[in-house]
Amino acid sequence: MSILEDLSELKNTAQVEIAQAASEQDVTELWTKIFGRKNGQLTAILRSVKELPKEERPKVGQAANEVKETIEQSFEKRRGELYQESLQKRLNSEQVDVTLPGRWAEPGRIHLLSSTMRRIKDIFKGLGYSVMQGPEIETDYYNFEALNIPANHPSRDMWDSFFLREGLLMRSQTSSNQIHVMESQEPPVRVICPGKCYRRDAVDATHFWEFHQVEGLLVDEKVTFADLRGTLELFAKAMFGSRRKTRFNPSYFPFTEPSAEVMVDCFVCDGKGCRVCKNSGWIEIMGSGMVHPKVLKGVGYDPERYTGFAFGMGVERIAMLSCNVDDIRLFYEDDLRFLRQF
Ligand code: 2U9
Repeated sequence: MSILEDLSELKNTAQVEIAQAASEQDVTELWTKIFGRKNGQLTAILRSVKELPKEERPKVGQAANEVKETIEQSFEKRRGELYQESLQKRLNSEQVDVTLPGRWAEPGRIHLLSSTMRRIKDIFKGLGYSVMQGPEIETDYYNFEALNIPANHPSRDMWDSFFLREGLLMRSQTSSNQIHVMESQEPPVRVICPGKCYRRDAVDATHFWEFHQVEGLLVDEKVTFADLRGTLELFAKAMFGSRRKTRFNPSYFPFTEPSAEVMVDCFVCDGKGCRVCKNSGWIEIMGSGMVHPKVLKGVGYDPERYTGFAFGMGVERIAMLSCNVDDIRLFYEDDLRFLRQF
């Protein structure tokens, strides 16, 4: 058989075989069978062209090139067809139903305690107070002694605390942090200390062993009880509405003298008397007082030169009053039906 006949036969059989190749792997194997460097059928034919007499070579060479091109085109065509087939298969099996409704990812929201805390902080920030945070584990000195609550003093019973080892305890109020602030700077001091506090209270609708406080402290020359009243009245109006009236009732805290409960007229019944104000027309929103001279002295301030006022409020209580929540435990139960309301 002449080379030209070999070429023609190869062209025919190759085209049939390529058309029958059922996969990418079949195609690759066929390619090697025809074009492989060592044993490829066409490679062998092209090699034998060299052995032909010189004058026959161009004609056979040209024919060989044409066959090569034809076979290459067949390969390209078959590869395209196989790709389309597999694509179609995947499109059929991996269909996405774009008409299905999406899954609703509910966005989170700010917890009522956090938003209440933010509102309180914003009001005092607007009055020029800075916000300071401190440790939740304290020593007996910072939690009690420095606040004029000596050991064995009956007033300690007001704070039944969680004690840890070696004179440490979970702080029962954030006032301890304000002692740290005063120790670290000279007056004027104008800070609020928000944070978590802990008390060994029996749990009921208004008591929980963990709660949040915002306490404030202002110390400077010539600070009077009138400054305390003006500041806390402004706070009450900003928090509970500009129509609110305030009243200050005498009270007792070891770290303030004199001390006062801050009352606002009931924003539920407008002072007429209801369940929230227990028919008194007034609601207690926080405690306050002029910082005890002993406390000032303890941190190295001269009580003859400096005076100050302080106040403290329970954030849960403020949130419960503003949003008519009747049980403190709701803040800690993560019940979305409750939390979603705010
Ligand atoms: C320093 C000196 C005095 C902070 C004050 C109160 C009154 C008060 C309670 C309200 C409800 C705590 O969350 S509660 O249980 N607090 O009534 N707190 S005066 O007095 C200070 C603070 C810091 C150095």
